[in-house]
Amino acid sequence: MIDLSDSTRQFIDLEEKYGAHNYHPLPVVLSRGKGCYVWDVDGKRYFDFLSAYSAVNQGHCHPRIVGALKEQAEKLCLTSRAFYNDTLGPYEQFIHDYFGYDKILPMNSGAEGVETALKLARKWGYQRKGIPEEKALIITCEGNFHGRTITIVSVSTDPEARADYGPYTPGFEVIPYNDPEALASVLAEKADSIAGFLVEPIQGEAGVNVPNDGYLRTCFELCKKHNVLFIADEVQTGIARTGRKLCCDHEGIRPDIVILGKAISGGVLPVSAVLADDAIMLTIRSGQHGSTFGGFPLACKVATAALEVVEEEKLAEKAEHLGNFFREEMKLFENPFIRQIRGKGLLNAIVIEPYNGRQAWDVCLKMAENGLLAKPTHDHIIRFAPPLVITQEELKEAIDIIKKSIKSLESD
Ligand code: IF1
Repeated sequence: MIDLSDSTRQFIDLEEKYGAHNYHPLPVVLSRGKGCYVWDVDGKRYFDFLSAYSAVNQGHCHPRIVGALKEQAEKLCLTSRAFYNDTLGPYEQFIHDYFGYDKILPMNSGAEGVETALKLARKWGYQRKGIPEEKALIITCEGNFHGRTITIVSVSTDPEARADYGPYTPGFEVIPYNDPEALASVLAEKADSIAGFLVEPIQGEAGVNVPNDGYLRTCFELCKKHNVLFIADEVQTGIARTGRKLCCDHEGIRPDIVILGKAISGGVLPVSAVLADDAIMLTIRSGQHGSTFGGFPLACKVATAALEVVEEEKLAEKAEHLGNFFREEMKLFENPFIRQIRGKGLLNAIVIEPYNGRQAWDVCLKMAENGLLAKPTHDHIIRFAPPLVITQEELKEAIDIIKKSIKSLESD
């Protein structure tokens, strides 16, 4: 066990004693963040290579975003949707202009965004497609991660996420990911009952599982052919992370429903959004869906600033360029640990081959010791996702830390 400072140990003990044990964090206690860096309670600086799972694409405490939060917080924080206010309409118009969909339904967490998309798909299925009541099906993929509500974990293929949460929500079928044939056959058999196909353009939690080129486009065309909604969960892959405004842009497809979260607020507030055109969005009428904080004034101002930063600082272009640089550099790095490097833009992962009695967790502990934070997913995969504001110089320094850490474990 690495030796922890008294201060670090003190904070960890508090969480152990008074908090639910629903996480197993790396033993680092953070107290400050700026750009691509975070500092722990002892003042040690780290590169943040997780970005809160791609929520902090614009960098920690971006002055433009924090400024928007502070300014609005002095004026009006929350009205609920019982009344209008002077921030929501302008925000909705901004999102319309930014993403090109007729309307937005604003929510808070990514899971709420996914649940909202599922409700929209079912409503559309019954009201527009004519699926018999209570018979709508939604197709999802093995290896998915869409959040932690009971309906969403009902479709999870990860026992850890799903076990002992039954009875599970009906009306879903799970098919293999990155297998257009699997979608084609379930559509051929059951299209008349299928309202939507929910898919992550890249499966983040599954370990940055990048599908074959053309997979998304083929699935999109199959959905069009069978009058099934193509629903893209861009909570993690959206907002410039993979080198485009939305990951689906790489394949030139326009999903029927887009779900956004995380970096839409730059990691400052929980903000999510569901985008769709009127034919879908207007199936939900007044009183049929909502949330206390959904689209509240702070979220409107923070998300507007966060998205302006993405455009003004050209973060998608940066992610594309620096992501290629990262993968090229890591592919040149000869060592017995790295079995595979994969990703798109600055959403990358390495698959670790356990070696010398060491595995991904040990690599992450060693990188933390050397000043870089990343975390394994599914035992042997380490995700690398720094804030998109990282410079090439900083990225080079971070890559050196990764290499040095892995090298040191070869003989340790
Ligand atoms: C945790 C995972 C990542 C998401 C996609 C919806 C949501 C997420 C594609 C729900 C959230 C977060 C949840 C967070 C860790 C992180 C995560 F490891 F859990 F799976 F990123 F891969 N769609 N992902 O990735 O959004 O409700 O959390 O706002 O649960 O620890 P949320």
